[in-house]
Amino acid sequence: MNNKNEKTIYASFSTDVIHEGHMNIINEANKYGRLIVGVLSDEACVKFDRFPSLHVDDRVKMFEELAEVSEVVIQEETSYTDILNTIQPNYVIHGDNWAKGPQSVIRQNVIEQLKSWDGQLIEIPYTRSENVKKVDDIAREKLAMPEYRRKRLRQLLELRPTVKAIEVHSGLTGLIAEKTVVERDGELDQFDAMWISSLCDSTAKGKPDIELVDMSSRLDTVNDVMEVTTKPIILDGDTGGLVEHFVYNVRTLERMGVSAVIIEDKTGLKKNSLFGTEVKQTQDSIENFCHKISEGKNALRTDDFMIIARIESLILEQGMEDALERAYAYVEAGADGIMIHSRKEDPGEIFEFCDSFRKTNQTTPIVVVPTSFNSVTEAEFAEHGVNIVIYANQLTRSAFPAMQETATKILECHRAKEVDDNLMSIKDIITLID
Ligand code: SPV
Ligand code: MG
Repeated sequence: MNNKNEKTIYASFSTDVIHEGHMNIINEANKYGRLIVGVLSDEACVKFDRFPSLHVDDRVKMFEELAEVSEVVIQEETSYTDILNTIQPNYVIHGDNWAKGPQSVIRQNVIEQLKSWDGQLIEIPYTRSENVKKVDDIAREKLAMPEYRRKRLRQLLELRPTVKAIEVHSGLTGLIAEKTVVERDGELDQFDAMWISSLCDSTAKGKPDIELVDMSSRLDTVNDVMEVTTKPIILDGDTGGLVEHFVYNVRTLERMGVSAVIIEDKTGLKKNSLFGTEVKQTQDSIENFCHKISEGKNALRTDDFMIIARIESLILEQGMEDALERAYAYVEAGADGIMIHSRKEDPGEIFEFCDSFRKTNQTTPIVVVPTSFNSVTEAEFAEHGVNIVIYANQLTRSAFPAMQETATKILECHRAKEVDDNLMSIKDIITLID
């Protein structure tokens, strides 16, 4: 047992609060050797689990204060590969809750890697106590509070090369945005934010996307989503309506904890942009739209909330010059971000806009909605200076054909047996919501 103290054991944590479950791991680890704790970087936390409510430096301090921990390092990635290569510990210790789901690949990679220096993975039963659940619930609920949630989009813009938002229009789709985690190349990832699309919010209500669903109803959707999620919300604010209404609405959204509203520079009866010039759509004047932006900004009470100006010049075939002129004017009027839209499959005009805009403006976030130009990857967008990518309608568009097919099959077969293989199991649906 003499050389026990020479042995090292590594444990990685993403937590903001140390509870009995973590102490269990720490105490067990001490039986094997000198404990090195890896604290996940803020960006890795976002990809792995959820936004940390403590900065990484504070989480490092929290572990440094424990007598049972001999060293604390920062684990930059959700994958253990780099940190384990550096430390080459004799053991890695983890709760046994990572054998299933996206984390199982991370676990497998750890086991494989440890073999190269005869290391070993120690797994202990995950602590499922009332207290652990309570601590976890409190942390989650805190993240959902307006003052924490609202500023999170700005925080993510600092942390992430590309902030990825997915469309949601209900509590259920909110849960999908909140909980979907994937593993790819040994790294975990998830969506950063949610987009409450006017198209999908209207479609879910069986209504056209013409600002017919009024703000009270849109706010009900926001509320439904907020009840069950913690991620930041970007609301599709259509044209923003009358300036006199917009100034009230931004304050309501800010108070609720929404992070951003995107308003488009159209006026009159709004139609969905993807119709392009097939339907009559009128672009607002630069002057009017700048006035709307600056009045909205003046009405805000925090620096957290973002008003993002959406430019429809390419949709309405008004040319690149017009789009750029508007972008500079809207930023000057106080816009916290610019969304540039296009309905071309070829991303050429989007890239041209971003590259030109970035020549004179390197800081204002650029937002894109790649529904038509969907072959472009997030990394390619980032190369052109894009900061936020919104997948604006894909959940609705995937659910609709699935539901339609099920309805058709039941009608054809006069029973539901034939559709059952394509359905979520009853056990899964009744246990979906905790
Ligand atoms: C929406 O999702 O409602 C949008 C984006 O505004 S688009 O449908 O492309 O106009
Ligand atoms: Mg819309």
